[in-house]
Amino acid sequence: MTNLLFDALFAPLAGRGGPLLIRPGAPAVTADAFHALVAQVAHALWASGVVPGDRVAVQVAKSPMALAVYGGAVAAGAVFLPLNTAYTPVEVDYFLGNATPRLLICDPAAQAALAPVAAARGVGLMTLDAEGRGSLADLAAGQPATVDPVPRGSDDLAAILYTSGTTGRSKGAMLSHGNLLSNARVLADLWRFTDRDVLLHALPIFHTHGLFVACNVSLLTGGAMIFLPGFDADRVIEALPQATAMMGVPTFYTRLLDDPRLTRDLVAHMRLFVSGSAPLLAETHVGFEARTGHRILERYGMTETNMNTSNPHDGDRRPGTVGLPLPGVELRIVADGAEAAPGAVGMIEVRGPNVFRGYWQMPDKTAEDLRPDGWFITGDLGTLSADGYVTIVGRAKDLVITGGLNVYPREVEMALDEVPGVLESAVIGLPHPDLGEAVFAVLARRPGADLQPETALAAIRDRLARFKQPRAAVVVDALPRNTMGKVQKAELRRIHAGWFAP
Ligand code: MCA
Ligand code: AMP
Repeated sequence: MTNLLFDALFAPLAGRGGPLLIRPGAPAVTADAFHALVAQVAHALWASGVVPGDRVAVQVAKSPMALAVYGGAVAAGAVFLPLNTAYTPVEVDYFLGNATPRLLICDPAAQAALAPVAAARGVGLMTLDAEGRGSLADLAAGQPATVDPVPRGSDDLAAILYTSGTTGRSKGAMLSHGNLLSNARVLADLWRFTDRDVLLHALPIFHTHGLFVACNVSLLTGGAMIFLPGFDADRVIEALPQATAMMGVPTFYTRLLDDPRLTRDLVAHMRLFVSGSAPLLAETHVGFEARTGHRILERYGMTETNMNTSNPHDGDRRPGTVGLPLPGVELRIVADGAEAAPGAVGMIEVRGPNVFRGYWQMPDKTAEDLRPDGWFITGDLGTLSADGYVTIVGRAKDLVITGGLNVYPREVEMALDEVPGVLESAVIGLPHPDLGEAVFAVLARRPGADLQPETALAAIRDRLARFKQPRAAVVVDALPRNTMGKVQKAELRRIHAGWFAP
């Protein structure tokens, strides 16, 4: 038997001499050397007691070695569980408790804070820093450079990615080898990726976009990646002339447009710009085309489903739409229990080989979102045009997307409500010129309390990842409620709409 993902993504790298991961200021990692790293990591995981099916949690800076841990976990038959580096130890503790991984790999700088958390959960701890050094690397260095991967089929789990929930509790989306590989194949084909492509990779590799959409597609097609630690406009502008394609969240594109160095000449060598994870404003699409001649290709996906729709490579890329359902993916708009007519707004539901296997150890949550016949209820509201284009018009879920990262207000409200002097809170997303939406809190004070916005925000600093923390807050006497007693968030969004205006 074969290991589906390993055979498609990592095995073909063996013996290939060209650069795979290009890093400014550092030697490129060749495909063959990366293959050896993957093999060594797989052996190191086994040597650390990991057995097939074990979860391996990873909270480390982006580096070639960090990507090799993904490959190593796949080869070892483990379930890769990447965590946002912004998560605090309190947040990591929840993931360890829920996913019960065998091992947590963290940055050496976080070791002191995470060691007691891991120990209390009975989870082994190893380290890996941004340069690829640490106890995991030390152990891997002495291991064989080839590996016989553990057999894994289409239904076997390859990864669990946590996604926040409306109730404030994160849910682990279980993604199988078949989910990931089927989606990578469709995208590679649709977006015409080949071994001549050089993908400018400035996204984090702990979420679907940077890990599966970007890396899987590039690895599958035998291309190279310019592997930047994150989005830095100077580095990206330097790298663009060497690249053929880039994938990014809308903030990448607005930041580039803000930079006068973005010109037609700079991107003459590029063949494709892809955007996703958050709505790309039509004005950004239009502005980018006017400046560069490139029409950004917008696509739509979710952690639970990988990618669902994409504007065409060759046909009409329509600003403000997320394009057509991907080949093999069924998509319908449901309103009042029935499929909606073209143009009518309803809940977007999808079904196909891309749709996850459910939430890790949360059958009730799975049953709420995934119908028995395979349709997944996305929580996104949209329309379908007569010629098949999907437009996202809103969200049924109370969710803020800031710089491409999801924040569920409930989680932030739960933290704020515990702050002395706060009676209750409402967290909303407001338009933000850089991040698309920014997190904002309206705090109702307890009668007589002397509550300052800054003190309340400081009180949750160690609890929530920075990107979830409100950028600003106001204190009020009471939250506006409708006759049913429900907080009127739309009214709050209207009142404070201009807060972050440039
Ligand atoms: C960083 N900060 C943020 C964000 N990122 N705050 C809100 N939203 C964010 N997204 C915080 C930092 O901790 C810092 O805090 C302050 O904001 C300033 O950071 P800055 O230097 O401006 O940020 P940056 O490092 O330049 O990052 C911004 C970014 C980055 C480039 C937009 O967040 C990013 O790469 N986002 C992409 C996320 C992503 O991959 N999403 C895909 C999810 P302080 O001031 O206190 O130091 S997958 C998905 O959504 C689905 C499946 C899909 O369809 O793709
Ligand atoms: P995540 O939980 O990180 O997987 O985020 C998935 C959500 O991001 C989706 O349910 C959408 O609400 C949003 N999303 C992803 N791509 C797009 C897009 N191109 N336009 C608008 N929203 C998007």
